Amino acid sequence: MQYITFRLQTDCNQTFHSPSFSIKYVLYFLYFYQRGGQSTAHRRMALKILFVTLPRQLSRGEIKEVLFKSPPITFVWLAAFLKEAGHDAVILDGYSKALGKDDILDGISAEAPDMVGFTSFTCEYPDVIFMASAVKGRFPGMRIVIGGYHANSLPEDFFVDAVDYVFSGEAEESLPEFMTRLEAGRTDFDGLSSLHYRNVVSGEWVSNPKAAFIPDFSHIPLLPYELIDGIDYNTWWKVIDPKKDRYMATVTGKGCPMGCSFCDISKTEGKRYRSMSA
Ligand code: B12
Ligand code: SF4
Repeated sequence: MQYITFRLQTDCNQTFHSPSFSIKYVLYFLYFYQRGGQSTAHRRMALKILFVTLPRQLSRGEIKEVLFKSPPITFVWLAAFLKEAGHDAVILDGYSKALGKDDILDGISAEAPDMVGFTSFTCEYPDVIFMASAVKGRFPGMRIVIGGYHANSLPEDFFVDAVDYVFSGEAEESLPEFMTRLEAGRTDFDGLSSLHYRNVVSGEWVSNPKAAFIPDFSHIPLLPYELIDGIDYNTWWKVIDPKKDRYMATVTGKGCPMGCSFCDISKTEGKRYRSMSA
């Protein structure tokens, strides 16, 4: 049993059209308008990260449309923290859209990001390496950033030529700080928890200590669900009740106090349940 729970919504519009959502965007529009159409982020040349999910078996060239399409909530979540810090983040859900290698490369070209981020289920490890190499092949200067489950446990598996940065652990605070430093032209990452990077002089991988678990999630920025608008997510929601045809996920808690020997959650999410405030 996982002690992370998800709130299911039958209609995504509940999120998109909630009063707080609308008010925030009206205020943002007014702010933007007052600035003469130049957002703060763009005025200081915000870096843009494109998060990409990958279809299973991508590296084998067997791209099949999946039956259950689950929203890439990890990326929506990280994008919220990045946007709050003034960075730019977009998502290409290659998993749900069943995109092949060339489609993903074209998607990257269309978004023209400064860096591409992949998450890493262990079962898709070969696909992440395959796609990172393909991205470097077509866009040699593109920075590749990896995080997620496999990187949390075995970051050194990603110490390969095609990868520039690896995050192990929670990245809500470290990823925005990382992008802030890059924006400022800094190449020192001292004190940036959970980051693995190459020393600019020696090329050797350097591993910073892992971040402590974030103790308090009482402040969570509004999740930018518009980044994954237009995809018909379903998961098993439709199977449970075919009348319900729309599905969305969110994060309501992290961690588990139990510590079963076969499960890594207490290590990767903490041995204490941390719930999000309502
Ligand atoms: C919810 C969930 C699901 C839901 C997903 C719902 C949804 N729409 O997202 C469903 C049921 C669909 C699902 C399916 C699967 N799941 Co699942 N799932 C989870 C669960 C419970 C929570 C994941 C989550 O959303 N966490 C919250 C987000 C915000 O945090 P996060 O993903 O951990 O990411 C943080 C860091 O890792 C980091 N990070 C992550 N990615 C990146 C990328 C970059 C670039 C950076 C910088 C940082 C970064 O930053 C984030 C914020 O701190 C975890 C267990 C757990 N408690 O973690 C298992 C878990 C992730 N699932 C797992 C597995 C195996 C699967 C499946 C492969 C099962 C299967 N055989 O089909 C599928 C894969 C689905 C897919 N897309 O390919 C394993 C992964 C183990 C591994 N080493 O790979 C886990 C860890 C459970 C376990 N211990 O076995 N899953
Ligand atoms: S430690 Fe045990 S109870 Fe907790 S999430 Fe893992 S399997 Fe479930």
